[in-house]
Amino acid sequence: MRSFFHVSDIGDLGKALEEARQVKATPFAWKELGRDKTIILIFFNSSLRTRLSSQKAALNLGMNPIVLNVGADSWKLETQLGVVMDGDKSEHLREAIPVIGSYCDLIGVRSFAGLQDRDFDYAETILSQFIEYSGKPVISLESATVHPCQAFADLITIEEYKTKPRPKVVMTWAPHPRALPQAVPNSFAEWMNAADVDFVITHPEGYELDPKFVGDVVVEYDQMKALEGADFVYAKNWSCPGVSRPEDYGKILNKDMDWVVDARHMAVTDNAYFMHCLPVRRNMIVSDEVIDSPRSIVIPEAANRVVSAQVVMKRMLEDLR
Ligand code: AN0
Ligand code: CP
Repeated sequence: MRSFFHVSDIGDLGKALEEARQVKATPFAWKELGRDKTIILIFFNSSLRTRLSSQKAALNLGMNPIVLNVGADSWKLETQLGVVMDGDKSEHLREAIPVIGSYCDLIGVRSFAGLQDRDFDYAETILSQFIEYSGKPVISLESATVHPCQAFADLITIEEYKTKPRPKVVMTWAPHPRALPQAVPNSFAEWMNAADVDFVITHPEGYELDPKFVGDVVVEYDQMKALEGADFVYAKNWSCPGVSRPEDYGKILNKDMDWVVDARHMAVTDNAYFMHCLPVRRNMIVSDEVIDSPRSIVIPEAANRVVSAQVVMKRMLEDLR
């Protein structure tokens, strides 16, 4: 595997899930694979789970992880091409990336959407430069439009908890005080479309996700109707993807608190499990009652981030041999 961006990069999902089961059961069985290998994990943005689970996955494989926090530990990096660098950025990605590539075997990059310029974000301008100029396999640790390590962990979790061969999985938008990227819902939709689940999306009008990720999944604008009979409720906020109105890209269009997932919403489901990628704002996205209930699986979901990262790194290391 040369890069990990899309569900297609992991190949057969059944095989990937079987490998995830093996990795979870015997996490230290591939210690030799990573011996004398280094992964550099680059963070342009904050993280708790991705930062820790990626390091843990690398350590489980016998690899040496090195973390770089751009701007805090390093120079601030310019990401736009063709600009006069007379601002606060001391170094350009064009030099920084090949330097980083020369120090390691694998690279992971967290670089959120700027939410200012849809074309810049949706072209994955920063991650594409890492792929082009590093010469090393690159993992998206949430880039402008995707968060594949999260979606893979979500699928592993659904596989573990499902009690029906084809569960109903509902992804619902929920309000948030700040404008958030679309990476998590984009990837979740992409992975659910590839998985054997009955997938439904619900959000207020104007929040339509890019068809590149949602395909032909029908959006049910009535949240309560969408949630009826659900086996899994996956809550997430995202800002306007700007699909039909590019001028609204990255904007907050709605803060309707009726969309906060609470007991009233869960009551119409089939005793669904509640999921969220975390970090979550309590009583904005989900009520205390729901996230504290026995049906909330947000902690095992987060724990599976080690498993998904380890499968991806393991495959990349195997391909280096
Ligand atoms: C980020 C997002 O919504 O993309 C990261 C989630 C994993 N969330 C926040 O910035 C709160
Ligand atoms: N879910 C997730 O990626 O969390 P962090 O932003 O804390 O890494």
